Amino acid sequence: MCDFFVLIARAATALSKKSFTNARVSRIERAIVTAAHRPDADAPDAGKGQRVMIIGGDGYCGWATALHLSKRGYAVSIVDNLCRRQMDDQLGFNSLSPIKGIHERVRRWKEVSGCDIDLFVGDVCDYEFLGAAFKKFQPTACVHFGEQRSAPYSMMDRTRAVFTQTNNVMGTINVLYAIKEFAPECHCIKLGTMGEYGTPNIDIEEGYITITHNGRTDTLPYPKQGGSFYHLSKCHDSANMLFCTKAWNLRTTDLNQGVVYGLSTDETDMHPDLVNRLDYDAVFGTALNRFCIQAAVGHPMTVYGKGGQTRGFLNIKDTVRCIQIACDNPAPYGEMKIYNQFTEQFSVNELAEMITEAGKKIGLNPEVISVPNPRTEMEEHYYNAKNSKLQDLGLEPINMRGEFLEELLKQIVTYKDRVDQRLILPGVNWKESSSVAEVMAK
Ligand code: NAD
Ligand code: USQ
Repeated sequence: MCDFFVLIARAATALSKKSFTNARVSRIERAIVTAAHRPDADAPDAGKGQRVMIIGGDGYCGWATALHLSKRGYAVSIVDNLCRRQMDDQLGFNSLSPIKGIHERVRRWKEVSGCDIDLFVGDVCDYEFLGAAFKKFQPTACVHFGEQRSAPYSMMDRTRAVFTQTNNVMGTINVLYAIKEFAPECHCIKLGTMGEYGTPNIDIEEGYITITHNGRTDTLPYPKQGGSFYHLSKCHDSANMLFCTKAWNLRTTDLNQGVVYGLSTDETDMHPDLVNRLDYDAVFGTALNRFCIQAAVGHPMTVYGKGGQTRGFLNIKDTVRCIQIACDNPAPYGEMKIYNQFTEQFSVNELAEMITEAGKKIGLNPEVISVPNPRTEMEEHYYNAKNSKLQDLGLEPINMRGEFLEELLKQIVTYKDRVDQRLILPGVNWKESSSVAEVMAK
């Protein structure tokens, strides 16, 4: 608390001097807000009074978030239909880390932390089930991670394209109706994606852009150009959410998240049975996690095409903090806040270079190959996305450079016997998306 008042005093002194610039003012304002968030964010009662429903709480981001909030005194429930585990089974994939079933996970968490997590196993597309979960748990915030989240999965075939959009768009509409009907004060925090914006040749703003056209000016949703049926499902979600927010006076936040990397959070490290999932296959594995696993098992890192594709990235430890910040700063009624949730941006080639450097330091010999790009995307492009809003609210980003990558590689090496190298090479081609459902594992 002391630091907080010192910062306020320093900021007030600085503000009283006449010769400050706008940039300095915004830094000072940021310091005040940062300090305001920081003092008790990690206290065991930080979430006092908040009841957070985590939809998709058995997944990569959702599991880590559920534990993070539960440890800090938020009452947490998980809603999940476990369809992600079924997709792995159908396609013959496995998480690199040996994950336990959701019931066992929740029981172990209670044993290790003393905290209860309520569990609702069911589908958000089943409105009767969702309504019952809302009535029973009475959330003050609902964090919606529960969607089919792989771009390649959505491009495998027509069946999976339709499933992705039906599951994601219908699920989100149901969540919005459930809030309206059963918990109108509940803050809806929805995971969108940076990929909704595509790769325009101008700066990417945080959600809205002010445009002057033929002498008139308006602030409008930033143009969307999703690059797969999955990314497009998120664009549709965002439009539906904005409409419902205004029509029903809801409080909503859309988090356009970048690619998440890493395995550990403080809570998932508390017991081996709490370990998070880590995907490395060509459908659910994301670029950095895949490259690290490839480097650890001596498989060349699979850069698609020229490797100039640039994206926003963030550590899973920052994902959980961003969600806590969103919970603590609800949108006003009738307004949809939009944050770009990533901390650093890199090209695919830069990722491969950083992992090569880190791998060499721990005795690996990482190699890189360029494979024909299975996706339809720009391989060299301008990319400059804004991401200051979450930092203004107190996020202190973790950098990818430095010791983090070495630690992640060492962690992965301990699981290397679980890697099935057949799952690494890309198997889904955007142009060849077929009309018939395919079986992946070779
Ligand atoms: P994940 O696949 O690990 O987890 C998603 C969870 O949602 C799974 O446990 C799945 O069973 C559940 N689910 C899906 N459909 C459901 C339904 N109809 N009803 C109930 N549960 C359902 O995915 P993740 O990596 O944790 O991603 C979570 C969210 O964050 C997704 O919406 C994704 O689009 C978004 N996101 C993820 C990343 C990333 O890099 N992982 C980046 C940006 C945005
Ligand atoms: N890529 C490679 N080699 C690989 C895998 C990927 O070069 O082996 C490239 C892809 O072509 C792409 C970039 O890396 O240009 C990112 O691909 P990715 O698979 O890491 O990420 P993406 O398909 O965009 O999807 C992931 C998550 C998704 C989330 C998205 C955030 O699966 O849920 O929405 O990251 S974003 O990319 O910002 O839209």
